[in-house]
Amino acid sequence: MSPSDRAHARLAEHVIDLGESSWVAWSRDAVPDHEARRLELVQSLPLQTEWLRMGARRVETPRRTSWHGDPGRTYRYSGRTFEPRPWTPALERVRDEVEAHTGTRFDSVLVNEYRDGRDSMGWHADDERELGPDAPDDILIASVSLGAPRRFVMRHPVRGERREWTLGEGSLLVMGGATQRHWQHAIPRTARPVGPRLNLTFRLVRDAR
Ligand SMILES: O=C(O)CCC(=O)C(=O)O
Repeated sequence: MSPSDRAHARLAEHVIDLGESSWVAWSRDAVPDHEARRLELVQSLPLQTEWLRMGARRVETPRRTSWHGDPGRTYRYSGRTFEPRPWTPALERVRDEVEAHTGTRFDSVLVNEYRDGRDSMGWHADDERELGPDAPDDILIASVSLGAPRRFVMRHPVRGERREWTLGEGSLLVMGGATQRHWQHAIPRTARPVGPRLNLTFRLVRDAR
Protein backbone atom coordinates (compact mmCIF):
# COMPACT_ATOMS: atom_id res chain seq x y z
CA MET A 1 0.00 0.00 0.00
CA SER A 2 1.47 3.39 -0.96
CA PRO A 3 1.67 6.20 1.66
CA SER A 4 -1.07 7.99 -0.27
CA ASP A 5 -3.41 4.94 -0.15
CA ARG A 6 -2.71 4.50 3.57
CA ALA A 7 -3.52 8.17 4.30
CA HIS A 8 -6.71 7.90 2.18
CA ALA A 9 -7.86 4.94 4.34
CA ARG A 10 -6.94 6.71 7.61
CA LEU A 11 -8.64 9.98 6.66
CA ALA A 12 -11.67 8.36 4.97
CA GLU A 13 -14.28 10.51 6.75
CA HIS A 14 -12.57 13.72 5.54
CA VAL A 15 -11.76 12.66 1.97
CA ILE A 16 -13.15 14.67 -0.96
CA ASP A 17 -12.86 12.79 -4.25
CA LEU A 18 -11.70 15.03 -7.10
CA GLY A 19 -11.90 12.32 -9.80
CA GLU A 20 -8.98 10.98 -11.91
CA SER A 21 -7.51 9.24 -8.80
CA SER A 22 -7.12 12.65 -7.15
CA TRP A 23 -8.30 13.52 -3.64
CA VAL A 24 -7.90 15.92 -0.75
CA ALA A 25 -8.80 15.56 2.93
CA TRP A 26 -9.44 18.67 4.99
CA SER A 27 -9.65 18.73 8.79
CA ARG A 28 -10.23 21.81 10.91
CA ASP A 29 -8.35 22.08 14.26
CA ALA A 30 -6.23 19.02 13.46
CA VAL A 31 -3.20 20.24 15.44
CA PRO A 32 -2.89 22.61 18.41
CA ASP A 33 -2.43 26.25 17.40
CA HIS A 34 -1.48 29.04 19.77
CA GLU A 35 0.76 32.06 19.65
CA ALA A 36 3.56 30.52 21.74
CA ARG A 37 3.81 27.61 19.30
CA ARG A 38 3.98 29.90 16.25
CA LEU A 39 6.57 32.12 17.92
CA GLU A 40 8.71 29.12 18.83
CA LEU A 41 8.67 27.98 15.21
CA VAL A 42 9.31 31.42 13.70
CA GLN A 43 12.12 32.24 16.14
CA SER A 44 13.86 28.86 15.86
CA LEU A 45 13.79 28.51 12.04
CA PRO A 46 16.08 30.33 9.57
CA LEU A 47 13.13 31.69 7.55
CA GLN A 48 14.21 33.84 4.62
CA THR A 49 13.04 35.07 1.24
CA GLU A 50 14.57 33.22 -1.73
CA TRP A 51 15.52 34.29 -5.25
CA LEU A 52 13.87 32.08 -7.85
CA ARG A 53 14.33 31.97 -11.62
CA MET A 54 11.12 32.68 -13.59
CA GLY A 55 12.16 32.38 -17.25
CA ALA A 56 14.84 35.05 -17.75
CA ARG A 57 13.93 36.93 -14.57
CA ARG A 58 15.07 36.47 -10.98
CA VAL A 59 12.27 37.16 -8.53
CA GLU A 60 12.20 37.31 -4.77
CA THR A 61 9.58 35.06 -3.13
CA PRO A 62 6.68 37.02 -1.55
CA ARG A 63 6.99 34.92 1.65
CA ARG A 64 9.75 33.55 3.86
CA THR A 65 10.69 29.87 3.63
CA SER A 66 12.85 27.21 5.25
CA TRP A 67 13.45 23.62 4.01
CA HIS A 68 14.11 20.84 6.53
CA GLY A 69 14.46 17.10 6.26
CA ASP A 70 16.48 13.95 6.68
CA PRO A 71 20.00 14.06 5.17
CA GLY A 72 19.98 13.66 1.36
CA ARG A 73 16.41 14.92 0.88
CA THR A 74 17.49 17.54 -1.67
CA TYR A 75 14.69 19.48 -3.32
CA ARG A 76 14.79 21.35 -6.65
CA TYR A 77 12.32 23.91 -7.93
CA SER A 78 12.34 27.06 -10.06
CA GLY A 79 16.00 26.58 -10.97
CA ARG A 80 17.21 26.30 -7.35
CA THR A 81 18.51 23.38 -5.29
CA PHE A 82 17.67 23.29 -1.61
CA GLU A 83 19.69 21.15 0.79
CA PRO A 84 17.63 20.28 3.87
CA ARG A 85 18.42 21.84 7.21
CA PRO A 86 18.05 19.48 10.19
CA TRP A 87 14.77 18.86 11.97
CA THR A 88 14.21 21.03 15.06
CA PRO A 89 12.31 19.90 18.18
CA ALA A 90 9.38 22.20 17.28
CA LEU A 91 9.19 20.77 13.73
CA GLU A 92 9.46 17.19 15.03
CA ARG A 93 6.40 17.77 17.22
CA VAL A 94 4.30 18.87 14.24
CA ARG A 95 5.67 15.94 12.20
CA ASP A 96 4.53 13.52 14.96
CA GLU A 97 1.04 15.05 14.93
CA VAL A 98 0.81 14.72 11.15
CA GLU A 99 1.96 11.09 11.37
CA ALA A 100 -0.86 10.38 13.85
CA HIS A 101 -3.40 11.63 11.27
CA THR A 102 -1.90 10.16 8.10
CA GLY A 103 -0.03 7.03 9.22
CA THR A 104 3.04 8.35 7.36
CA ARG A 105 6.34 9.50 8.80
CA PHE A 106 7.32 12.33 6.44
CA ASP A 107 11.03 12.87 5.76
CA SER A 108 10.89 16.56 4.69
CA VAL A 109 9.01 19.77 5.29
CA LEU A 110 8.84 23.12 3.52
CA VAL A 111 7.90 25.91 5.93
CA ASN A 112 6.28 29.04 4.43
CA GLU A 113 5.70 32.17 6.46
CA TYR A 114 3.13 34.67 5.12
CA ARG A 115 3.83 37.85 7.09
CA ASP A 116 0.63 39.61 5.96
CA GLY A 117 -1.85 39.69 3.05
CA ARG A 118 0.84 40.82 0.60
CA ASP A 119 2.66 37.51 1.00
CA SER A 120 1.34 34.81 -1.33
CA MET A 121 2.07 31.70 -3.38
CA GLY A 122 1.46 31.60 -7.14
CA TRP A 123 -0.22 28.81 -9.12
CA HIS A 124 1.82 25.62 -9.15
CA ALA A 125 1.68 21.86 -8.56
CA ASP A 126 4.04 20.00 -6.26
CA ASP A 127 4.89 17.58 -9.04
CA GLU A 128 8.69 17.38 -8.85
CA ARG A 129 10.08 13.97 -9.76
CA GLU A 130 11.84 13.54 -6.42
CA LEU A 131 8.44 13.54 -4.66
CA GLY A 132 7.98 9.84 -5.35
CA PRO A 133 8.82 6.98 -7.64
CA ASP A 134 5.36 7.30 -9.23
CA ALA A 135 5.29 11.12 -9.33
CA PRO A 136 3.14 12.88 -10.37
CA ASP A 137 0.52 10.08 -10.18
CA ASP A 138 1.03 9.13 -6.55
CA ILE A 139 2.25 11.95 -4.33
CA LEU A 140 1.28 12.52 -0.70
CA ILE A 141 1.50 16.03 0.73
CA ALA A 142 0.26 17.01 4.21
CA SER A 143 -0.17 20.74 4.74
CA VAL A 144 -0.51 22.16 8.27
CA SER A 145 -1.49 25.83 8.66
CA LEU A 146 -1.07 27.83 11.86
CA GLY A 147 -2.20 31.40 12.55
CA ALA A 148 -4.33 33.63 10.33
CA PRO A 149 -6.70 31.75 7.99
CA ARG A 150 -6.01 32.31 4.26
CA ARG A 151 -7.78 31.20 1.08
CA PHE A 152 -6.20 28.12 -0.50
CA VAL A 153 -7.46 27.79 -4.07
CA MET A 154 -7.20 24.79 -6.39
CA ARG A 155 -7.87 24.79 -10.13
CA HIS A 156 -8.13 22.07 -12.76
CA PRO A 157 -6.82 23.82 -15.90
CA VAL A 158 -8.36 21.27 -18.30
CA ARG A 159 -11.83 21.01 -16.73
CA GLY A 160 -11.86 24.70 -15.78
CA GLU A 161 -12.98 23.72 -12.27
CA ARG A 162 -12.06 25.45 -9.00
CA ARG A 163 -12.19 24.42 -5.34
CA GLU A 164 -11.39 26.48 -2.29
CA TRP A 165 -10.60 25.92 1.40
CA THR A 166 -9.73 28.24 4.25
CA LEU A 167 -6.49 27.10 5.84
CA GLY A 168 -5.19 28.31 9.21
CA GLU A 169 -5.65 27.95 12.98
CA GLY A 170 -4.35 24.35 13.08
CA SER A 171 -6.01 22.98 9.93
CA LEU A 172 -4.65 20.00 8.00
CA LEU A 173 -5.11 19.59 4.25
CA VAL A 174 -3.81 16.37 2.76
CA MET A 175 -3.48 15.98 -1.01
CA GLY A 176 -2.99 12.50 -2.43
CA GLY A 177 -3.04 10.23 -5.45
CA ALA A 178 -2.75 12.05 -8.79
CA THR A 179 -3.81 15.49 -7.45
CA GLN A 180 -0.45 17.04 -8.37
CA ARG A 181 -0.78 15.84 -11.98
CA HIS A 182 -4.26 17.29 -12.57
CA TRP A 183 -4.62 20.24 -10.18
CA GLN A 184 -2.69 23.38 -9.32
CA HIS A 185 -2.94 25.36 -6.09
CA ALA A 186 -2.21 28.88 -4.85
CA ILE A 187 -2.49 31.23 -1.87
CA PRO A 188 -3.73 34.52 -3.40
CA ARG A 189 -2.67 37.94 -2.13
CA THR A 190 -5.35 39.82 -0.25
CA ALA A 191 -5.98 43.49 0.50
CA ARG A 192 -7.85 42.50 3.67
CA PRO A 193 -5.87 43.06 6.87
CA VAL A 194 -4.69 39.57 7.86
CA GLY A 195 -2.22 38.48 10.51
CA PRO A 196 0.78 36.22 10.00
CA ARG A 197 0.32 32.61 8.94
CA LEU A 198 2.73 29.69 9.00
CA ASN A 199 2.31 26.79 6.61
CA LEU A 200 4.20 23.51 6.85
CA THR A 201 3.94 21.16 3.86
CA PHE A 202 5.26 17.72 4.74
CA ARG A 203 6.60 15.68 1.84
CA LEU A 204 8.31 12.38 1.02
CA VAL A 205 11.46 13.03 -0.99
CA ARG A 206 13.61 10.37 -2.59
CA ASP A 207 17.14 10.22 -1.24
CA ALA A 208 19.29 11.91 -3.88
CA ARG A 209 22.57 10.41 -2.64
O1 LIG B 1 0.63 27.96 2.26
C1 LIG B 1 -0.03 27.08 1.73
O2 LIG B 1 -1.08 26.65 2.21
C2 LIG B 1 0.42 26.50 0.39
C3 LIG B 1 1.87 26.11 0.36
C4 LIG B 1 2.24 25.51 -0.95
O3 LIG B 1 1.53 25.62 -1.93
C5 LIG B 1 3.49 24.76 -1.10
O4 LIG B 1 4.30 24.72 -0.16
O5 LIG B 1 3.70 24.18 -2.19
